[in-house]
Amino acid sequence: MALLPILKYPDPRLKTVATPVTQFDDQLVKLTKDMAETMYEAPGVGLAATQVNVHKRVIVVDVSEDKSGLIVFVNPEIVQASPDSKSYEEGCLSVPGIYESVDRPDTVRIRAQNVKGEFFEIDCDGLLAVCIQHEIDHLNGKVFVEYLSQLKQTRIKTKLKKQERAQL
Ligand code: GNR
Ligand code: NI
Repeated sequence: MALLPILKYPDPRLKTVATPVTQFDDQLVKLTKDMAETMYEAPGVGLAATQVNVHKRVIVVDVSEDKSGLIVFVNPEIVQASPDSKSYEEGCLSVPGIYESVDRPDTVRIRAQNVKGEFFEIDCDGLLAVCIQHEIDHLNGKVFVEYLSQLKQTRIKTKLKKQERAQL
């Protein structure tokens, strides 16, 4: 097991579109274990491989209170989204300390594979629905702040630069 470093916005590598997984091997199992450990340590409720600079379509999510609800999504796809949207105050491990409301479909049905390559479908609502959509965006090179106005994005970049300087 290993903790992986998380890329911080606006790192250009966060814009990479991840490629589908074709090999369901030990290396994939190790990646998902390291991603889960990194997510729990952060702590966060989800992590996309993009955020740890691995550009494969792999996501881990756990929205439970007690780390009992880990779900690994390989090659996830949204197969159905509700017409009604909901606003949720989102945060991101790649955008530390920033919380902003984003509108997304309220419920989604996801089709994905597990680490063995077996297909499954899951209906998501609440935080799980928000989180899986946020993570699929990462795999497509999109960070949640890109839903905000240009002014807000500029302010966020300035604030993150300041935070980074304060850490040195
Ligand atoms: O830990 C996280 N919390 C969160 C809260 C609201 C909406 C989305 C998220 S995902 C985030 C972890 C992360 O950055 N995943 O990419
Ligand atoms: Ni994120």
